[in-house]
Amino acid sequence: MNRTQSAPPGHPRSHAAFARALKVMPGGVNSPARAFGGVGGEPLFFERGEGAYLVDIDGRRYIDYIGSWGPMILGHSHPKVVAAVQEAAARGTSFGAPTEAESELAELIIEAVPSVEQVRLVNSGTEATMSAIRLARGFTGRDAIIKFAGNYHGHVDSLLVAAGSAAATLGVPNSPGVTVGTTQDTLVLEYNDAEGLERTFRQRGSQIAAVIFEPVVGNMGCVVPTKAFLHALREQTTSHGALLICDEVMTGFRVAYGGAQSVFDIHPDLTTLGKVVGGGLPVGAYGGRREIMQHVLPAGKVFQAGTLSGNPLATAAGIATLQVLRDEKPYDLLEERSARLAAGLSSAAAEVGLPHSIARVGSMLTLFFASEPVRDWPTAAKCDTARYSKYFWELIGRGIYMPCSQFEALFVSTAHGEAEIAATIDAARRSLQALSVQ
Ligand code: HOZ
Repeated sequence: MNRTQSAPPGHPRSHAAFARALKVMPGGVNSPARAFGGVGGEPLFFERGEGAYLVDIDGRRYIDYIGSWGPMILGHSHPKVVAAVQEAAARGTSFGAPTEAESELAELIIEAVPSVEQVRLVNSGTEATMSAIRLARGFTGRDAIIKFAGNYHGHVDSLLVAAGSAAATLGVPNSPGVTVGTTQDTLVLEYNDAEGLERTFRQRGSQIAAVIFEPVVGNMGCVVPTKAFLHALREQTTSHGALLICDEVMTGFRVAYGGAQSVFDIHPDLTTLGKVVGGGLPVGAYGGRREIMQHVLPAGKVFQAGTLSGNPLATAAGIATLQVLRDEKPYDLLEERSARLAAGLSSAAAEVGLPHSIARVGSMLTLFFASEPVRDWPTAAKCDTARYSKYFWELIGRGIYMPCSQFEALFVSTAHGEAEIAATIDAARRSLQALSVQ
């Protein structure tokens, strides 16, 4: 891991906390994406989150654009979410037995996402994608799956091939420990390559159980799908009897209340969810057509289980978050603020003549240090990651906490007001000016 830059001056407590953590945890963290491996230096340690802001343990305040990698669409410590979690905790944190709240969260999901008729709650996005793949194989009786390079579906063995997110950031898109046997049925294609998809289905269509894809990629930076690609996904899977799995862990309830499938008019067979659906607590979900979901145990024979699945705290946070989103409908506001941020970042880069492109869908966006638009992993891989790293640290010095990798999307929350957006654009302008004279 690149550790060429330590925490900047003024972070002595983060520095000490990281030294302590390194002794007891591999790399000092519990998930590699947060270790600053993509930008060099040491991670900051945080004490609290308030609305659009994070406060580190050295008392510095940042406008936060990671938002816990997506869940915090209402900002940190939203009063309704905090109250719901406190009330649930007072009644008991886990029973390992059914509660009515689980049906309430399932109903909210089903009402919002038209392709989902039944849903199973799990504890993370990884569990959701892992289970959806198993279900697709159990339902079709086939083994092969298709995924796309630079798409990331959690740390599921069969999907940890040419993976995005921390796997791309840290240069291990195929992890040691993932066996050839586990991945021999995983076919990797380029994102947005409709012809490649059609060719593969022509060659192996009868063996393919499912295609899994991110409808807006968040894990090689924000990458937007083409219409032709989305059309080919549905058309090819349907005509060859394979299932289409739309991985909305990042986009679900984020780019619209009905997810990316409602924005792009996609009709998947299965959908995976996580992040926003748990309101900042560990929740994942997979759902889809009733006929398929009825194959999950105990209705059917495809095994999947979890001691803490649908636990009262996570369920309460998810319900409170979705209710606020449903009732307050903040998506126009998110769109407007995110569009302003994207335009501001783009013009700041243009002013100093830095090659760049911007991709955005709703409140997910990425400023790429690349001279051509990013449409797939080969174009993403051409980005100037060293420049991104400098940009990141310039912004940290100005109180802005951006994703610590070029290959992650940034997230705007409802707590990011006019003032925060304007301050971010101003800080980006000064940061990019500083870069252009280095
Ligand atoms: N799925 C998150 C964004 N790519 C990363 C979360 C993590 O690995 O910690």
